[in-house]
Amino acid sequence: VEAASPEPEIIFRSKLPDIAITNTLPLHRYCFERLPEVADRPCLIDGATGDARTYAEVDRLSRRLAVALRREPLGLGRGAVVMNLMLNSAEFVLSFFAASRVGAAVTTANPMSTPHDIAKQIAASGATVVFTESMAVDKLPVDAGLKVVLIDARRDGCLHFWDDVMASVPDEEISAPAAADQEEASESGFDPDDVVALPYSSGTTGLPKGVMLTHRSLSTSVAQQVDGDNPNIGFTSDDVILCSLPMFHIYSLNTIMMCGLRAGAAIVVMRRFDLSRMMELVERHRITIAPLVPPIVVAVAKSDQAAAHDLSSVRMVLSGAAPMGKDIEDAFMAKLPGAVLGQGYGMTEAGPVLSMCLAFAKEPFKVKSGACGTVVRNAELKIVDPDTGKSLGRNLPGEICIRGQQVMKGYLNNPEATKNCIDADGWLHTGDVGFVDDDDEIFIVDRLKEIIKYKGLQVAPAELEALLITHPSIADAAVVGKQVEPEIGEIPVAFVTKAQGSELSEDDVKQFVAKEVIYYKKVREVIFVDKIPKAPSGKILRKELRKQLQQQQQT
Ligand code: 4UV
Repeated sequence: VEAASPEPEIIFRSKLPDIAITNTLPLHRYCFERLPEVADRPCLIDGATGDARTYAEVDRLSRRLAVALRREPLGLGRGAVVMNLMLNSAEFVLSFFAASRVGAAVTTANPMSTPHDIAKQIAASGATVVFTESMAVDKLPVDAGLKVVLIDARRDGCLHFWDDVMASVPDEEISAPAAADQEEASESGFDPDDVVALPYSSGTTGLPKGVMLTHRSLSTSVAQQVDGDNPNIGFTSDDVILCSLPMFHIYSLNTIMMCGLRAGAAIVVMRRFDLSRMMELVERHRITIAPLVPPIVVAVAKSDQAAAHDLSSVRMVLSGAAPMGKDIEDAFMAKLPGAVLGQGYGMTEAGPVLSMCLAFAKEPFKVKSGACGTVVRNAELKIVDPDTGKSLGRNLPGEICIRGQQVMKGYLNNPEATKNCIDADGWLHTGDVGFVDDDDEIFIVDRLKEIIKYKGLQVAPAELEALLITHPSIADAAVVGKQVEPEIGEIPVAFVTKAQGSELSEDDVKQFVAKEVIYYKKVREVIFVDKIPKAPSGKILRKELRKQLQQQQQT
């Protein structure tokens, strides 16, 4: 009997044709490739002060900083790791690209993180230099031999970003752009598969892991979004892009910072999101592009301040990082009828963008409300039946998988987790459940993976479970997400089995966790159970717990 030939896979592609992508350049060169054209155009605008720096200035500052990074006392070179532990700022952008210039990688973290989480990420990533600000500096481990660069204050034992580091490089030691690029490439022995960004993500399971994004993967992702005669997102050098989402998260880092720079647009940097400040800035700077997350879209839709501001300059509103239903989209559009609202779908490990709304294209397509875009160009997407592993056709929900050069190189020092995420054929398994409709639009309907998204930010159940079971009165625990109002999305709910004889209360549990974690990881609800449902392998049966939550919500 002849072996049955394997069935051909059903693969979905963009409606936009593939383009030639140069993804062998260092990322800083890719992002600043249009420098000669846009040198005198505004690049970074400080939302608080209104101060603007041109492309030429930002480029030169990053070259100055790269010289300082290479020298003592910082002494960074190819393969080194720098941590950016700060809210949005020009300094964030400068340290990111200076690190890229010297062949180092930047690991990003929320400055509101706990000392414990910061120390863990520093140790795991091997960061030796930290760029940070006053609000976070006291949380750094003291015995780790770190060199700390402080952007907003002077302090013993730290270098000041401007006064010590930048000022240490005399003008004549900064070479011209072209020469600097040559020197940098030869000095550091650059390879496009070197890691340049190292964000942390828990992926489909377990604890946060370092996601190795290379020069090649990130320039591919940027190209997929903003390159070509008909770019998927039609950013231009006339655009003014709002940056209110945190650059330490991949959405802002990639789609706002990298894509915005590649396009030669002006980026208005808000230190952190604030609804009324955001509306003021839109009006003041005539912002044209607003990348948001669903909780902010909802806030705008519900706010009565929108009417008090002239928001008519906005032509494109992007939402991503969490699900947004049709009703929210429709309510928002009523407030900003002149703009196109659409979604992007990303996952840190995927480089990050898997799909993007085609209504953002230079020559736009008609799209449906509630869809999260069409797979980006130069990539392949398939929908897989989680039980059989077979690829599915249109309108059938299954696990979304993606393949292309934008995908991560792997998890840092974790080949096992890498193998579980990217299979032998190069397909990255997202843990998201969705389908592709007759018009190539993707709809996400469920999630197979554990991860909880509180306002678009990742909460890893494994982390909370590990913490909960350290409590002497807790025998066992499991954490799952519960859908709540769209301003938040999901909250972490803990199922807890008490130790024998314990009189632990819901409040005790909440407070215990709250003391140890960043605000968005707090356990918001506790349900006491006799036993946590588990498979024979010991794996928590999260599906059952989620079902229990749904039943509880219905009654
Ligand atoms: O790893 P992560 O925190 O990554 C992100 C990235 C989102 C981006 C990035 C660039 C964009 O241009 C953009 O529009 C969005 O969120 O979390 C990944 C998980 O978040 C959920 C999904 O479960 C991912 O696996 N998620 C992300 N985007 C969407 C979403 C979406 N549009 N709809 C539903 N879920």
